[in-house]
This record gives sequence, structure tokens and C-alpha cells, in this order.
Amino acid sequence: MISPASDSGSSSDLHARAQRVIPGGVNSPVRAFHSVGGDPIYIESAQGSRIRSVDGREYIDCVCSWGPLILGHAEARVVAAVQRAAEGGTSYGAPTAGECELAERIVAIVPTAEKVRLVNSGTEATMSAVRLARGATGRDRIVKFEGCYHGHSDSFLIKAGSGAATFGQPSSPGVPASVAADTLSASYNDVDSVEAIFQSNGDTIAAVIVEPVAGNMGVVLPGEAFLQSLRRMTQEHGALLIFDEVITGFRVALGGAQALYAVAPDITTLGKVIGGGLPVGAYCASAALMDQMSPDGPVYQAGTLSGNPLAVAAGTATLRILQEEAPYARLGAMMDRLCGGLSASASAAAIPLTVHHVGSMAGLFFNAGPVRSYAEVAISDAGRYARFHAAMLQAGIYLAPSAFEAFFLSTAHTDEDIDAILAAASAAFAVL
Ligand code: HOZ
Repeated sequence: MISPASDSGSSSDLHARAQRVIPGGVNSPVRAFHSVGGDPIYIESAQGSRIRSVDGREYIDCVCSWGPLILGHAEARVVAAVQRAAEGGTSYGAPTAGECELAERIVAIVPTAEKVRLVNSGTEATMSAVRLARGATGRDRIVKFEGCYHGHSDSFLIKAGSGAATFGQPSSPGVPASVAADTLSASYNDVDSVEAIFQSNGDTIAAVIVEPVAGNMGVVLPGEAFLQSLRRMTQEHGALLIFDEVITGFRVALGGAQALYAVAPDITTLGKVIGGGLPVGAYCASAALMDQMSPDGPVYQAGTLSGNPLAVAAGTATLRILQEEAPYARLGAMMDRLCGGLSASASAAAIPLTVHHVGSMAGLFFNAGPVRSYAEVAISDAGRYARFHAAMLQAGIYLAPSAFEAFFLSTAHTDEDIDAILAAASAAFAVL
């Protein structure tokens, strides 16, 4: 007998039911709470900065669906746009005017975008961007950075961050050795490690792919001239530079990290915010590069639901609001206050804590610092993070159930929310 979701029972009832038919009971691993302990919270609904569980509890949400919800949950204009789109049908598998508008907004906002292809996830965007780079250069190898996560396609599950690092499998089983051999790993912020790879592989490298602000090993910031050095080295060796802005795009600034740090990649991947909470990814570049994609060019990529009218409606409504209301100064000030308060209360409790933030994305490490690479992330106290997570959850604050993720604020978060988060953190630090 299949029960309707409406009479779902408790989170633990649902998790027992889910595990009978879904691996780990979840459709994406990190949300299983394995690295922080306990059962996941099953969400019934959400509004603004709050999520409500099936157990009747309300939490201030600092995950924001892992980044997409920069306007908060169920933003009225986004919901209305999706409702209007749905009344006209949910998918056509044919081009629509909405896709033109979303693409035009992306081209207007992202400094290096002349053309863009919409896909359905960040993973599809990065997978396609690497295929474009390989097709355009005729080279096979890519360089990524340990602890960076670019989705779960084979080429990237080599020393990867996010869930791969969370579960201690940065290099996943199931990735053929022949594929892994074409992925070379460098250390984030270590320009010499990249130079060494280029010195021994230079003319076989199609691209360097980097999260310009690393958001999948906590949040690690680019050091002085790190991104500029990658730009220089790729140009010197005829390789392309891919900025994976799935998290940072429209988040750290309207134009993303490439606008914030004034470094121009050859290809940019996007996701999360671009879909306003519905599944949208994208990759963009110069017209000359993008015209190499099928049907005009030889490099193939396709997707039945690419450009889906509901997802496009949510993404377009979101970008329109971000363009018109420019909330970045307020989001940054709110995160400044939150991170400053976290550092101060950890210090008062003699808890070694390093907090990094850019705009409204942040990460914290139970580690005295500095934290500039995955090696330095890895010595953080994951057990202390798990205890902190549990204490914050008990206090009604929902943080990422992994020490290898970021936390986010939205335009729906209020000063009172920040006060509540800081009060809960101060109490948690006292018992960690
Ligand atoms: N890749 C997601 C965040 N970076 C994890 C989502 C999940 O496993 O729930």
C-alpha cells in the first residue's frame, strides 16, 4: 500500500520507509546526515527563510537548497511565474520565447558570455563544458583541484569535494582508470602545483576547471593572484580556463566571481541560482566557442528537458529580481555580521574556528587556520562540526549536514534571524 505524502508520519517513519526503496533513503547522498549523525529531517514546506519539517518543527534555513534560493523559499513572484508557465503545459521539447529571455539575461549579466546553452544540472553543465574544451582544443587532459566538486560525472570524481569528501571517497569506485588518467589534480591556491602539471603535460591539457571560490570543501577563498595565475598559465599553454560558477554565479556578485575578481575565463558553468530552485544548469562562453556545439558545430550535447518552461520561468523571475533589486550589499552586510559574530563567540569560548565568506556564501572550519587548500581543510575537527550541527538543529537552525559544504543567506533572512543564529551558536560553542 503506498501512502500519499500528505499523511507521511514522522521524519524517522519516512526515513525507514524511504530506505526500503531509495538507496540510503535519499536521492542525493549528503542529505542523509551520515557525517553528522541522526536521521535526516523530512521537509513538509518552506517559506522565506524558514523550513517546516513533517514533525511540526520550524528551522531557520542556512542551506537554501545548497545555494539556489537566494530569494528565500516560495518567493511569491517566482511561484507565480512557475504557476503561469504550468498552466500552459510542463514541457514541449521544442524551443520557447522564455529560453530566449533567460539566455539574453545570462549574456547581459555574465561578463564573458556571448552565447549560452541551458541544461538541467550543474553536473551536466560541467560535463558539457569539458567536452567543449576537449573538442575545441583536440586535447584530452583536464586539471582540477583537490576538494573542488564539479558534479558527479566520471572525469570529476577524482579527489573531489562535497559528498565525495564527506564520505571519504574523493575518488569514487566505478570511474574507469582510463578516464581517471586524463584528470590531473592540483592543490587549490598552490600555483606551483599547477605550473608543475603544465611543465610535464602542457600540450595535452584541454582545460583547467576551478571553482573560483571553492564551495564544496567548506568555503576556501582564492589567494592573491591565484585566479590571475591560472588565466596566465592556461593562455601560455593553449589550454582553456573553465570557471565553475554553479555556486558563485549570481551569488557572490550579480556577475559572479569573474566579475568580483575581474578574471575572464574561457567557459563558465552555472546552476543553482539560475533555476530559482528548479533544475537548471548552463554553460556559456564566446560565440566562437559555443558555436562549436551541435547542431551548428561538431561537439554533441543534448537534453530532453533542457530549457524546460517551468524551470526557465523560475530562473528568469529570479534573475529579473536580482537585476532590478540588486540585493548584494545587504546580503553581504548580513553575512559579514553573522560571520563576525560566529568568530567572536567561538573565540570567547576558546574554540578554534576559521570562518570564510564571500557575499552571502560562507563556510566554517573547526580549525585554527589558515585554511587555503583541501589538505588544510582535512585537518579540521569533523567530530566537533557534527556536534555543532546537532546543537544548532536542536536550537532550530538548519545547517549543511556536512563539514564539506557551504552555508547561505537569502534576501528573506532578517536581522532577527541573524540574532537567533548567533545566540544558538554561542550556546553551542559553550558545550562543544
Ligand atoms: N552537491 C550538493 C551540495 N554541494 C549536495 C546535495 C546532496 O547530496 O544533498
